[in-house]
Amino acid sequence: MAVEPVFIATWRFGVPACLAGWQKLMAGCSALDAIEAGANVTEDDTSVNSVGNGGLPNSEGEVELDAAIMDGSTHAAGAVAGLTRTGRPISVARRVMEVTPHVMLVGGKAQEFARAQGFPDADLMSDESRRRWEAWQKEQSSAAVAHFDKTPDAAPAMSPDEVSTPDDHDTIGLCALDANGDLAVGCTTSGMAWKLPGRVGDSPIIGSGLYVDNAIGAAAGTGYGDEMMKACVSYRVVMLMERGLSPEEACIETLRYLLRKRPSDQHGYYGAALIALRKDGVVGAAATLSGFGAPDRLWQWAVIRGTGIEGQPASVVLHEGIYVTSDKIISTLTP
Ligand code: SD4
Repeated sequence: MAVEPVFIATWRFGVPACLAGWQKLMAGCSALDAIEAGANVTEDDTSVNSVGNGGLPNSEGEVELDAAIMDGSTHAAGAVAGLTRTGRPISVARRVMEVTPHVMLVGGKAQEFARAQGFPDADLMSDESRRRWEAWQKEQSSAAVAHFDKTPDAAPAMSPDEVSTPDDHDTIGLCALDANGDLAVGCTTSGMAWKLPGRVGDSPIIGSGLYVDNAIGAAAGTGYGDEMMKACVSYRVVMLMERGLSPEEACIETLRYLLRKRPSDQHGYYGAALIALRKDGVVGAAATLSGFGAPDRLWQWAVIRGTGIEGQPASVVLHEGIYVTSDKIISTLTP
């Protein structure tokens, strides 16, 4: 019997990505194809200034994109980091997986590879990201202050509207289960706004930003990559699912582990969120904050499932809710 396809993605902007991925799944495509198609929608959307085209740049005003993709059916993976001229890094990551014997290419050589593979060069800065970078630059004296974590009492150097908006970061992580029962996962980002040039976060790192084991499940993350990558969070979520935890429990326990190993700073603050999709289609998610430092940016994640046949309408459901500290679950609004 065919499996009911499922597609999940991080954040509110995961909704159109879910729809695109689900259309692929309904057309009989693989989970891998669905992940790439879903990710491309967000990468192409210049109004999302934390992923792909229109992403916010590094401290020197250059957009550097990171992405990775992993295929559960083959346990193959591909990744790129620091792409500056190609707006669909997940597609380049897939190409690395499919046409090279390697997993990850970085920087200028990754860009050369993309070009050689026929990806057109593009200016990745949108007018908006340039405006935001120029505004940030005026107020910053050094690249070392370039972090998105502005707590309410940490007195941002500029007005929050100008510099620390809800969009300074936010990666799209995506997990898919296709009708064959195969899983795939992807993660694509422009990383943290105003990062030091050359900085690579968790998103393109297998086991950190994403992981899949076709026999167990898939997981992906978003948030403060410099902390998350020290705990190999996506691998841990899948490992905990293997031990019998539900996807939601696995996300919660992984974030607690992260917070034990890397406690929040003196402001008690940093954002990390995880989504997970188990082999049987059960989904779950959790975050360390209800929204990453901005009241209008709730932690949300999008889910679509269904066969699309027998008159079953499939629509994307946007979930919000569960977030944790090292010792308590703040909310238990689960799907
Ligand atoms: C990074 N994890 O580069 C990404 C950024 C992100 O929500 O996901 N922000 O660290």
